[in-house]
Amino acid sequence: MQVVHSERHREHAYANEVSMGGAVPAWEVPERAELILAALTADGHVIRPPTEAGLAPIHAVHDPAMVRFLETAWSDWQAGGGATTDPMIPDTFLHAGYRDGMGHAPEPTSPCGRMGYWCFDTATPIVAGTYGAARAAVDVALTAAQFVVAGERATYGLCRPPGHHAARATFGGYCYFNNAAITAEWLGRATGTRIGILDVDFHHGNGTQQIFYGRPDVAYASLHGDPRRIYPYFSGHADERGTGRGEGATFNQPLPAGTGDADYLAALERALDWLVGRTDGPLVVSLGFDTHQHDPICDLAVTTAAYGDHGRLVAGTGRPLVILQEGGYDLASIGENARRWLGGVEGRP
Ligand code: OKP
Ligand code: ZN
Repeated sequence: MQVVHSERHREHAYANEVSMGGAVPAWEVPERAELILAALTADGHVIRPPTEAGLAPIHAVHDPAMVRFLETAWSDWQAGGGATTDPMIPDTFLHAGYRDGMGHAPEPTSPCGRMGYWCFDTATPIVAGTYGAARAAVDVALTAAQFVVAGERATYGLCRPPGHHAARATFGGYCYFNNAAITAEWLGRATGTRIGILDVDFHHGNGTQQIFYGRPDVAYASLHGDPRRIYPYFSGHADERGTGRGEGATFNQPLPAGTGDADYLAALERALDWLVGRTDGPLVVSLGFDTHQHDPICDLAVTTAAYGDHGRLVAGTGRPLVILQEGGYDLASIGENARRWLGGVEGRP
């Protein structure tokens, strides 16, 4: 199938993230995308560059002030005395309770203060190339969507950085712009249909859920590690089903540690049945391989061979598919996992 990829992701690279109070080697590394690209190229997929979509589709989903922060963060940091090649990581966050009963806080001018104003964790550093890579990842996703509008049955956007943790006005979880949400919004406007988002990354897509939580025209279904034990901790419970006009348009299936192929497939079938019943247009897939049994930071037990079944099952809905890369951190299996998933979509063994 058509695979969309941009080399600009390589400019988004840093040695460490901060986890559990200290610096640890970064998990969200350029090699992830390079390994997927190599596996898909060897498997005969057609690799295409993205076309530039501009800021309008991003502003349709994200607060323009957050977009502006991401655009200017690095140069402000350099100008404001940062003057270092160290990645920006926030140390002071706008917790929901901080301004309780006091109204909205104004955005600070300090680069570090601004970072804590928009970012919600310590796993999402900004370096010189972050904004360009994040913009390119959006272009990758929207170019894949354009192929589907032009009549392709299924396309794959090799997005990096990923996107599903980025909400309307906050970012984190290795994500800056929500590639899948931007794509779903754009697809809904382009096709006039109700779009479904299937999120099979191991982590709950809090950002995607937040963006569409009050809306009936985009349905969001996610399978993920139970937030009681798993990042991002504060969303993805089974009783979160949408609100207002969006009531019933969100579906969450938390999974226990150690969930294996049979239980995962059964949950995937339920999520797909739910999505097909609530939408009439294309499906956007937030695809993570961090459900794999050997993923270093997750705790499910999906096997490489099963990803072919996942792709087959999702393609079995008959819906046009825009498949977008999210997480997956086991470098030994990530290329083969992607090859199997997309091969399954195409009905190949
Ligand atoms: C991004 B994606 C837990 C730290 C978690 C961030 C994980 C981001 C995952 N103490 N760090 O959904 O694969
Ligand atoms: Zn994940």
